[in-house]
Amino acid sequence: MRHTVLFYNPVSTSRGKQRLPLSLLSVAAVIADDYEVEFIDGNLLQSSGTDPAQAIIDRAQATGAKLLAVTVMPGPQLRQAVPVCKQVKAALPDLTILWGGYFPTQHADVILRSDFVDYIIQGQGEAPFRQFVDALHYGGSIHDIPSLGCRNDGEARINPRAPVVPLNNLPLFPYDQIDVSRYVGSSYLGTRVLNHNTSFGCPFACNFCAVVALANRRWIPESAERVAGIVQNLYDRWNINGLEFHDMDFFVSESRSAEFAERLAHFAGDSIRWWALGRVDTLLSYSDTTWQKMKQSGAKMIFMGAESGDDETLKRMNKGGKSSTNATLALVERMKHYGIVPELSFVLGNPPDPRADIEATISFIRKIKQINPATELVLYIYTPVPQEGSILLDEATKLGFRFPETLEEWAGDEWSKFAMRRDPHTPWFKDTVRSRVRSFESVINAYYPTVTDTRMTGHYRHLLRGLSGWRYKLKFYDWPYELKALQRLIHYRRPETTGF
Ligand code: B12
Ligand code: SF4
Repeated sequence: MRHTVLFYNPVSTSRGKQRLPLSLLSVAAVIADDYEVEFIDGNLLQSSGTDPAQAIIDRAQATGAKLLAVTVMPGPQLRQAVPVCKQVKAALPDLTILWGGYFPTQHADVILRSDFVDYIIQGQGEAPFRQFVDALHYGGSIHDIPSLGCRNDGEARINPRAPVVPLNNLPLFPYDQIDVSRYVGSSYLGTRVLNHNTSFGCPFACNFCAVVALANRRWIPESAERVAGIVQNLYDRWNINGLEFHDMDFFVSESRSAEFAERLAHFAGDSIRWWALGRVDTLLSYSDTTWQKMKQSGAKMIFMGAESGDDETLKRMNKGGKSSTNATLALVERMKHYGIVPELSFVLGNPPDPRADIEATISFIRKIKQINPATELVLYIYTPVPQEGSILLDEATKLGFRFPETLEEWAGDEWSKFAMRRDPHTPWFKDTVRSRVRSFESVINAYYPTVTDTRMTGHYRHLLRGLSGWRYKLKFYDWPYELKALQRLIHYRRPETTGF
């Protein structure tokens, strides 16, 4: 008889916007040949109003599962994971609960102080997860498994990380174990959009970024051939015309990007419009030939962290490589030439002087829009992540910043807002500065309405631009109530609600 392992993806996005749960698919893949794997996705349960805790309890009782494996990001996902796992543990104390993903990788101690999560796995999950599942079901020492965290005599114990496994050596996702059609969504990219992840980690160490703790500056890609094979499968089986790549940095290797683009164009022409994340300096160094190939294969929009309008701040963020404000300006110009939309995120409000930081970035964004008005903007507020040697975290700590001590605090209102990076109550960040950012955002998004909002008609664009023109020209951003009301009325889609 095959044992069943349950996987739980706590809610991470609004109803109807669910993406394929890649984190869980990747770890489930390594056991799917030998165990039954069952997914309980909080995103899907939202639509039916089903209580995820009850769904897990029912499935655990029906299957006799011994293990619930949960993926947890800070934010809404953590907010749901805490009460649900508590309830499940209270009902089924013998069901082992294991957390993996970004939150346990960064905040192991607070989890291991709780009494309802039994184990965590940090960093790349596949290899330690396989060892853990076998040891749990067939015996063996669980406590020595690399990357594992547990409670040992009341103390938190966290083992050194397992060696990273090349992605090409890992099995393909077990798509047949979920109903993929429920994840086919529609967006600016197309009417049938799915998502995939083609690499683990990133070679850089920006000190505001959670990826550093996860991958420790390593970047492990799938080959272009393997990626193209997977995309062809999605194309043939689910007829996709849009694809989001969720890698932190899809574009590290130019030869891989070029080869992938050629292969994709070979079987799909430009009928799959794709989107991915990358770095400004890397993409600026790409040859025209590679840009041309990407364009021909349907590349539509690229998300990049421009982070700041001030070169000094980029250094303090440890952005690394050849990052500079000039590089960002040069790239948005180049992308205009290829008709690929730059989607730039900024991390605003850095300590110790968030106001000065924001003003410099506002001026910079105006320059960007002048060069390439199609550029999309995502404005985040700086929220610290645990990282050794981070100047930004040191400054935040000096100013009184502390992470919560319990999971219940993390799951509360204040820290959920913190994790969403829009309205954090950090000690150095005053309400006046926050409203400055949001007011500027309303004005610039009205003056340059986003190209990704497929519901916005020409009439509304015209209206928004007309109403915001005087503010934009006079640089008067405060109290834009009329614009906010109109944006609410037409359900304006803020670019950052895609969640990256
Ligand atoms: C896709 C994605 C989303 C999706 C949802 C994903 C989901 N699970 O449903 C959407 C768009 C909804 C989203 C939303 C948000 N996201 Co998000 N998201 C990502 C993204 C781009 C990819 C995640 C992914 O699928 N990776 C592919 C898989 C295969 O990799 P992985 O998750 O790392 O999994 C590996 C390991 O972590 C581990 N693992 C993971 N889970 C588990 C579970 C078990 C049991 C085990 C053993 C191992 C394990 O093993 C896996 C294989 O090696 C990441 C960045 C990135 N590229 O990783 C950001 C990222 C995770 N998101 C982030 C943020 C901040 C958010 C938001 C808060 C943003 C916002 N302001 O709206 C929201 C809200 C999050 C929430 N709901 O809690 C941050 C997290 C920051 C942090 N401090 O940890 C990241 C790191 C982006 C960034 N660089 O800042 N996000
Ligand atoms: S912000 Fe981007 S470039 Fe910097 S470490 Fe994170 S993923 Fe890498």
